[in-house]
Amino acid sequence: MTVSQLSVDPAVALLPEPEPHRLLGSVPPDPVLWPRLHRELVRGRRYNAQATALTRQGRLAVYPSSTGQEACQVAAGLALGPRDWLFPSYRDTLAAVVRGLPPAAALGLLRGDWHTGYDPRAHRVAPLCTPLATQLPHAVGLAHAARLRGDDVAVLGLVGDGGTSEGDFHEALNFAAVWRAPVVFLVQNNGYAISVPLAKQTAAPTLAHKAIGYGMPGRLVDGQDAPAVHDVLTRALARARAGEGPTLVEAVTYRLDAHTNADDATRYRAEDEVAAWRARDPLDLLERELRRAGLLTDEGAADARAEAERTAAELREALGADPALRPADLFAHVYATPTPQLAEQARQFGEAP
Ligand SMILES: Cc1ncc(C[n+]2csc(CCOP(=O)(O)OP(=O)(O)O)c2C)c(N)n1
Ligand SMILES: [Mg+2]
Repeated sequence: MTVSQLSVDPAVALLPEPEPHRLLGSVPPDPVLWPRLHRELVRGRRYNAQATALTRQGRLAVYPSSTGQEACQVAAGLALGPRDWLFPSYRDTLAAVVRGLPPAAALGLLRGDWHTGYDPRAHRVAPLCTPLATQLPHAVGLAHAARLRGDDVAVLGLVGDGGTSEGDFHEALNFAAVWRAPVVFLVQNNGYAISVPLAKQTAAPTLAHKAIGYGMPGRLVDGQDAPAVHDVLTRALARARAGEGPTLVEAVTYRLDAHTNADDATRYRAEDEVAAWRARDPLDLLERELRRAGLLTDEGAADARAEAERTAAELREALGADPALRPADLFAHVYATPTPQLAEQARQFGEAP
């Protein structure tokens, strides 16, 4: 063995394709999967609008909308098998809901609950993660542990373009590749990390190119093309399950809304840029294709909207109810033995520490 010897199979192409992978308009529609993707896109769009409205009513502390990115969200949720795990960031509530989380449960953290609002083990969805990229080493750890135990599990970790500059991203990808962990990393490159555009984030040709240095394949996909994202993720997850190691997928997409309800995006991006991406709305693109193929009628579209309204009503009802708060929870699970200051504060609340 020489120092220059690589452990990567030379037959595996690591370089991302020069153009993002696309399926819409280039292959015949799948009559089962594509309408399913469409229904979830309609529901996802409505979910984002409803959650944002709930922040204005003070029912939700903050909401990072994924409007414009729903193709990535929906494809991520549907590509996973029942035994697989999802490791989402704060923007990935839709992926978690599509995976099967009750719509209101996915908002627990964003409402300000001290716990995540759901049982991660029951749904195989890790808590939504706010510290950037820290979900990725956790995803790799779970994937590696599953492999050591002989469990047939693949893991999907979601991260943003800004998150790829974090140390945790590097550590996760390095460990994943060295261990050949059954994990897939999906970077939703939505062009911005709050107000920081991609050009100030990285000098890499694409974010998918980052895979090469770790010794895993990098795949580039059109993030507005739901069938294409689903296709790339399904293949990468199958590859992971087959013991062939991790994949880094970059989906090129756009956040049509502001970073959160607390952000004013007009301060850092131009109207015409937003308009150009609106013209590539993932929901419109898929809807047009389905109608052209005769796979979506006005009645079918109305059904999808009605289903989305039911989800929105469920959210309003669940978040409209005042939560039963216990002030003592503020002091629980902090220290095994409370500090004198915390004990004093708990007494002031009328709570035994
Ligand atoms: C470790 C860490 N540093 C900084 C922040 C503050 N922060 C929250 S969101 C964000 C931008 C992240 O951008 P990106 O990864 O592209 O994800 P997006 O919000 O676009 O989905 C930053 C810097 C944080 N949450 N965690
Ligand atoms: Mg971003």
